[in-house]
Amino acid sequence: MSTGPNPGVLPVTRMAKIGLWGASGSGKTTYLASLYVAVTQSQGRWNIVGVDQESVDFLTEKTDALTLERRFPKKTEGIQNLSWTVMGTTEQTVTKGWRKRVETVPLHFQLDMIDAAGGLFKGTTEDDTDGDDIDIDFDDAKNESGGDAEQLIDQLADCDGIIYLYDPLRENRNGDEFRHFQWALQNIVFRAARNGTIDGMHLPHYLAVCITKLDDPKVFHTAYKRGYLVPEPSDPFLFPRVREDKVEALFRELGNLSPTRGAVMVHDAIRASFHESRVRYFATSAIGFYVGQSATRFRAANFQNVVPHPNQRDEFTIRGDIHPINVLEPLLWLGRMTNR
Ligand SMILES: Nc1nc2c(ncn2[C@@H]2O[C@H](COP(=O)(O)OP(=O)(O)O)[C@@H](O)[C@H]2O)c(=O)[nH]1
Ligand SMILES: [Mg+2]
Repeated sequence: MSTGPNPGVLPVTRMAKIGLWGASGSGKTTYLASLYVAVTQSQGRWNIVGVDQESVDFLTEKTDALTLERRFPKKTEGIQNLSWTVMGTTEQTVTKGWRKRVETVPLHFQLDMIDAAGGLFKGTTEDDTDGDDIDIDFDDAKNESGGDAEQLIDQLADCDGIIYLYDPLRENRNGDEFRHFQWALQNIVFRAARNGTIDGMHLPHYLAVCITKLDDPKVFHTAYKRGYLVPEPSDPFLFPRVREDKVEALFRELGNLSPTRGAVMVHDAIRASFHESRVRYFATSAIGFYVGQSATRFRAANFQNVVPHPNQRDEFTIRGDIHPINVLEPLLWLGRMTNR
């Protein structure tokens, strides 16, 4: 964690640390797998490289699964500590004496993730065995899984920026998103208070909240019916995006549609613990929308890129090429904000 704003003193290439966080099934592994595609679609402006062999292999294997094999990455097993460097440039106003000018400066930052199976953070009383639900009790998790949960929290608390993935659909099914969020948040606040990095009543971190799976019909139609979707003019296929000023409202409204209202509680907890100016909401899709091979643009009548597996029940496959939506953007926003 950097020690507060330090404009003009830190070198521009100081590596900010960004952590990835989200409940099991929220789409973390798929998000990372699509990141490489998002980077290559940035037309040479950005690049990403693993800091060790495990992270290099992770990215190549998962990217192949999504693009060549057109399947989702397998469920995460055990615990993996992964780390990449994202490299590119950004524009920055430089003051020399009384003169100001805009310069292109390198922007490098580190993206860290603990990719852990949901079951690792389970408490002791659960009777389901599918490893998908998270029932977290910090003390249990610490005792049962050799401090993996503690490691996750330490790592998040130590970051400058956090990407938090929230899946509104999973929340509808299980209603445990708030528990997962609340558990981690309480523990991060506890560490920050102990280390004296709480600023007033807020955490020092920047937070990018990402609604995942925008391409799913339920999420897509909720945004569509409310008039929140606009075509992105710079996009060759004119894929829709959620209007920037409406993403936070969509987050809350998706919460109101769920019986457990998890997103509403998560939203309230974010407002209580983070500076308003340090939080931004994004509506993302790792897979993106479908476009037929001969089609030249997005069609609302035929957009689904995730289809049921022909042979395996409850499995899904990817129909066409993937077009990640707002996958790189949260990362770059955090990279810029934490680079000041
Ligand atoms: N429609 C859609 N489904 C997704 C997307 N990303 C992930 N999923 C689904 O969510 C499941 C869980 O994703 P995964 O990345 O394994 O979640 P993790 O446990 O947080 O790593 C996948 O198997 C997919 O079925 C997306 O962008 N769109
Ligand atoms: Mg995973």
